[in-house]
Amino acid sequence: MKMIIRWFPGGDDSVTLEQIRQIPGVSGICAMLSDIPVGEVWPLERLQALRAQVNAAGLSLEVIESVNIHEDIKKGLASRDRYIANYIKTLENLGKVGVKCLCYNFMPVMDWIRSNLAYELEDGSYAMHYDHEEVLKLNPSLIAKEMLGGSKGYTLPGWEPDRLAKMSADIEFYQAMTTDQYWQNLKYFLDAVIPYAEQYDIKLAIHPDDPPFNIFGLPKVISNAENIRRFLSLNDSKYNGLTLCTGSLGASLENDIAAIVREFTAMGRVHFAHIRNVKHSQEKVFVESAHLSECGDLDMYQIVKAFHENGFDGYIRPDHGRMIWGEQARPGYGLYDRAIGANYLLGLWEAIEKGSK
Ligand code: DNO
Repeated sequence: MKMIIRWFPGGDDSVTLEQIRQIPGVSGICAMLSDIPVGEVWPLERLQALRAQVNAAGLSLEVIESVNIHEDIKKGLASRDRYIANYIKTLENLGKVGVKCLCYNFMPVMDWIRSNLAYELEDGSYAMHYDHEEVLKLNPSLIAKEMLGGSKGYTLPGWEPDRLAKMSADIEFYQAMTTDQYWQNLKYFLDAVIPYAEQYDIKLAIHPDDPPFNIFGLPKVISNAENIRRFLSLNDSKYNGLTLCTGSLGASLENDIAAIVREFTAMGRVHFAHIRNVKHSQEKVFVESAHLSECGDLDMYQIVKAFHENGFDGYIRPDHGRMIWGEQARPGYGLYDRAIGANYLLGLWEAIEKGSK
């Protein structure tokens, strides 16, 4: 297992590589080039420069999160082949700089969504909050305004301006599409890119839908164990795998997260794990709590044990942290709470490892 931290290059992060280097047990980062328009090739020189910068700080760059998928691929339009060809070229470039794992998602129109990016908790810290009724009250332009308005001037991954401009029309497009058609579009993409992922030795790791339940009638495909089985059977290659995000899947009370971890880790299909906790106040109302088991609904000990017992040898990162100690940072991606989260998870891992001998 390798513990990494998500970092945003190009001056788009309040956290520095030097700070990350000082978190015990963290060996690398995952990053993305957020200024490259979705669908375009990530230039080799940019990736080489990024790798050099990360390596110079004593950290590895083996994971990319994310190369986003152009909407035309998800829509199944004729133009998708051009974007898939670009994706393959990007994979080739990623392989050349030693990337081993690529996290991506196949969520239509918008990536993750929250109703409040800075919800005050009882202890005076701030966390991201989701209230389904609140979200349903918003129209697309209000959603974009809420999300970007709370981003403190940093880019928000998955909320690129060019994507937002077409949001209303895109939502209508998907509302008219069957979920089966959406699955077919996903399979088309996988069948095209997986042979190249194998060739360049990059494990593809799809991120679950966040939250994993229906919003605005948009298709949701990576939301529970049954859907994940269907996803993995679309293409049997080990290179067709998962980013197992406990907080995203844990937003649905119907998901047994430790059981999901056990099943898919045992199959060797989990390549990357985002481990965080969530605390529900109602079925579809939750806050992204601190990582510790007692702070949320998820039993982190059982979850980390399920990874360990099933021989997980991929990458783990702590996920969204709260804003604590007055930190000003991109929502979810400050330094302090993620550093605490990483070391809590490493502590659990060590105890389970030593206890198993
Ligand atoms: C949010 C993240 C997501 C994730 C993508 C993966 O903070 O968890 O944006 O990176 O869904 O493609």
